[in-house]
Amino acid sequence: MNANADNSSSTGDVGRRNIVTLQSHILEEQLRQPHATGMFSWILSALSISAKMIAASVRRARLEDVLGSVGGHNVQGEQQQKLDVIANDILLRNLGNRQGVAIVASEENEEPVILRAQNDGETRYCVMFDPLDGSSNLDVCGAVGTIFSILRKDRRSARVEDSLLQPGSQQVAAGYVLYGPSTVLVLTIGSGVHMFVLDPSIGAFVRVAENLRIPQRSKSYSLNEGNRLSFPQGYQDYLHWAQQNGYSSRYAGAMVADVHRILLKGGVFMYPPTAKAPKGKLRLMYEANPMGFIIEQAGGKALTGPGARILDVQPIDIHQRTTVILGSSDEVDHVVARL
Ligand code: P6P
Repeated sequence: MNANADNSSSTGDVGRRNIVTLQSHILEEQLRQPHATGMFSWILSALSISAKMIAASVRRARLEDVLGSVGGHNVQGEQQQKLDVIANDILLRNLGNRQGVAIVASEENEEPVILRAQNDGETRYCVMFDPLDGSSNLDVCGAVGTIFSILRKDRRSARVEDSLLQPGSQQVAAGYVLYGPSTVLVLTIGSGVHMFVLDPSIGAFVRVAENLRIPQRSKSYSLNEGNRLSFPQGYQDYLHWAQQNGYSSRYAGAMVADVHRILLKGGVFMYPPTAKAPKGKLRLMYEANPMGFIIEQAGGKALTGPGARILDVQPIDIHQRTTVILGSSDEVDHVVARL
C-alpha cells in the first residue's frame, strides 16, 4: 500500500477511509490563506471540471468517431487531432467563465486568448495549458494527458499578455491529468505534490496520496532512442553507460505518462536536442515548466542542461521549446555528469 496514501489501513478497507475530494482539498488549502478570495480555488475547480469532461470525451472517442486528425496543423506544425480541438474548447470555455482569469495560452492557439483587460481589478491569474498532450497515442488507445500552469498576473505590465512571459519559478500552481486505466490528477500549489483519482461512481477526484516524494534513484531512463544518432555526444555516452549498468528503458511517447511513472517509481526523463529539434521539442511554458515545478516539489531535479534549472529560464515566446532532463536527483546527476 502506498505509504503516502490517505489514512489507508493495511487491509485497504475503503469503507473506513476518510474520503477527501479535490474540492475539499482545495478548500482546505484556501482556509490556510488568510487573504484568499476564492478566485484561485475557482480556477482549480474549472480545471477539475475540464478534466472530467475531457476524460469522458477520451473514453468515448472511438465510439463517437472523434479520433483521427482534423486535417489542420497547430501552431507547432503538428497534425491537430479532433480531440485536441475538443479538449482545447473545453478548457477555454470553463476557464473563460472564471472571473479571476485574465488570459490563457494554449498549445493549440498561436496567440494567447485575452479574457479580461489588464486594468480589470478582479483578474489575478494567467493559465497556460497543453490540452491533450501525446494525442497521437489516442488512435491506439495509448495514454494521453492535460498539463497546466498558473501564474499571477503582473499588474506592473503594460499589456496583459506580458504577464505570460515569467520564468517557471513564478508559477503559483501546476499539474497534470493522466487519462490512463484511471484518470489521475496530480497537483502542486507550492507546498508538496498531491495525487487524486477520479471516482466515476461519485464523479469526484478523490485524494489518494499527499506530499509525494520521488525516489532518489532508480535504474530507468525515458527518451526516444530513435533519435540517438542525432543526440549530442554526451547523451550518447550516458546511454552507453546506463546500458552497461543494467538500466531499463521505458517510453510512452506522452510526457504526462512518462513523467507520472518517474514521479512514482523514479528514473530520468529526457528530451535532448535532436537534428529535427535542435533546441529540444518540448514546450517550456506548458510542458517543461509545470512538470519541472512538480518534480522539484517532489524532491527531484528539472534541468535544461548542466547547472541550468528549467524554472530559471526567462521565456521570450509562449511557444518556445527547450531541452528537458528531469526526474530522480541521482539519475539526473548521472546524465549531466556526461554532457
Ligand atoms: P517524440 C507529445 O507529442 C510530446 O509533446 C510529449 O508528450 C512527448 O514526450 C513527446 O512529444 C514525444 O515526442 O518525438 O518522441 O514522438
